[in-house]
Amino acid sequence: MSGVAVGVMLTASLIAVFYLAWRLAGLPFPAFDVFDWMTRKLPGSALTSSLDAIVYIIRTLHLGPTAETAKIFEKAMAIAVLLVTAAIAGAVLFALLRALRGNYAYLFGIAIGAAVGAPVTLISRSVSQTATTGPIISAVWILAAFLVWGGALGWCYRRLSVAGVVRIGRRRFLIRLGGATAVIAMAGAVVGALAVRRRREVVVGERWSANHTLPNAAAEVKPAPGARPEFTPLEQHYQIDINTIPPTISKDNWRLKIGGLVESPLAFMLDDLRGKYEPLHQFITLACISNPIAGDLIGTTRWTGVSMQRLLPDLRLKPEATHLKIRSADGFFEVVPLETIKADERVMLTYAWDGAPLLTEHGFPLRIYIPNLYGMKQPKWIESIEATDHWEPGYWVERGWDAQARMKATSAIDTIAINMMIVQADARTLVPIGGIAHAGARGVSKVEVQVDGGEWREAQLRAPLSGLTWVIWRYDWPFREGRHTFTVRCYDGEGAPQIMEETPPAPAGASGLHSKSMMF
Ligand SMILES: Nc1nc2c(c(=O)[nH]1)N[C@H]1C(S)=C(S)[C@@H](COP(=O)(O)O)O[C@H]1N2
Ligand SMILES: [Mo]
Repeated sequence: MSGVAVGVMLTASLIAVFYLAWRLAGLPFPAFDVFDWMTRKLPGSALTSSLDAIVYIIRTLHLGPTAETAKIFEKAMAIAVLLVTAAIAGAVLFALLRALRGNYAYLFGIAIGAAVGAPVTLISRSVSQTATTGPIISAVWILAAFLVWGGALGWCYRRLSVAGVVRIGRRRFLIRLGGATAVIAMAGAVVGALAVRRRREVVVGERWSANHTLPNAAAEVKPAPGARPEFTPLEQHYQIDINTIPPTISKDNWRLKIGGLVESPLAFMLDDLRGKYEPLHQFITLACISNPIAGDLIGTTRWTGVSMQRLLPDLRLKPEATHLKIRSADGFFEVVPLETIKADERVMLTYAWDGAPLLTEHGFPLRIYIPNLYGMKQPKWIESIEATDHWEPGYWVERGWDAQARMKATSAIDTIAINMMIVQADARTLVPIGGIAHAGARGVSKVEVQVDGGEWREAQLRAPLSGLTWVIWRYDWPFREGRHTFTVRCYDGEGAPQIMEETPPAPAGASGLHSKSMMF
């Protein structure tokens, strides 16, 4: 029992020290590396259902923005995993030492430190997401920290079991140890959190949207008060990564490597892509396939990059090339058929969002855009493109998600603006109701609202930012007292209605109608 207690306390201190060293010196934070490694090894179905569960909990309990809150959950789980593993190791050590009557406590302590530390070092090295230090320094650091941790376990065992001349009581020792642990953990957490990490974030004033009006600013139909912003501020844009911490890439060391079925391998610098090709600007709505009906895993901004069609001739592909395999710094990958690129000039290697270099979490320095597909098909942090002669499933397709991942038409009620009633000349009052409708690159042709299961009535559509974004809809409802339920549905640009049958996000994106009830 005391093995577990001591194990937990010492491990908490170890994690705090790791955290501090990570924030201050860029040394690896093994808790996140190990967790990311585990999620790679886990079967896709387990990953999906645990993510679904987290998203469900967040939304049911209204815990906050889905993507951000899910990340906090993930981080807590990552730390818990390391804590539990190391606590078990502590218990095993104490049981062993008890059997050995306390002999060789240090030796076995250090041995268990090595036994836990060595695999953690290797795993952290293979994932190497959190460290900015070199591989040798990182490895020495993790291993040394675990050896000290193991030695400390052995020392604690001796203090607890071997009678000494000035021995303090077991209970007092544990309390002191607990106190010391709490101080170290708190200090680590506070100092680590305060440590300013170098961030290349963009000043708000440098963004395109800070100095420009949106192309549809003059559109007749105005959003209903309280609807989500039509142009998503960068810090509000959802973020979904396979990693606990997004990869930090330095512009100077980065190259876009082109290989495989090409006449000769190439490497582009970021400035090559920005300078040598005419930039393409597109207003785009990106959505995650995990987005539940009316969820917040969807956002709209202005993307800038190079059309893949323009770049293609310069890649000098061999005639047998049919696909491009795109690989990212975090191990994510996706395969794009050349046909898709040749058929659609909007497929774009993107280097800016809202007129500024991509933020780290959104894929700096380079990500791709492929119209009509969910985010799971669109790698961020691109490092290389390999020309191949065959299709392969991408990262999430390998894990059971839909191979097409075509965006489904979807609509949501964002607001029932009861406190913004409009009183008309004939004294009738209208309540503005509104939200978004989205159908990938197909656009939205019609939105309808139903009240209390009655007739479907057509809503007004605001001219969208582009054919690739969501459409803001609005329905000014003639007010009646009582409890009412509103439901929304949309039709895509080709006239196809959104799927009304309710299905969960896995494996091909959520379908179903969004309803909201309110007492007036
Ligand atoms: N390299 C890489 N690219 C990635 C991902 C990732 O985890 N790694 N996640 C994908 C998923 S599932 C989505 S929904 C979008 C999210 O982009 P955002 O975080 O910028 O909103 O990125 C996609 N591209
Ligand atoms: Mo996603």
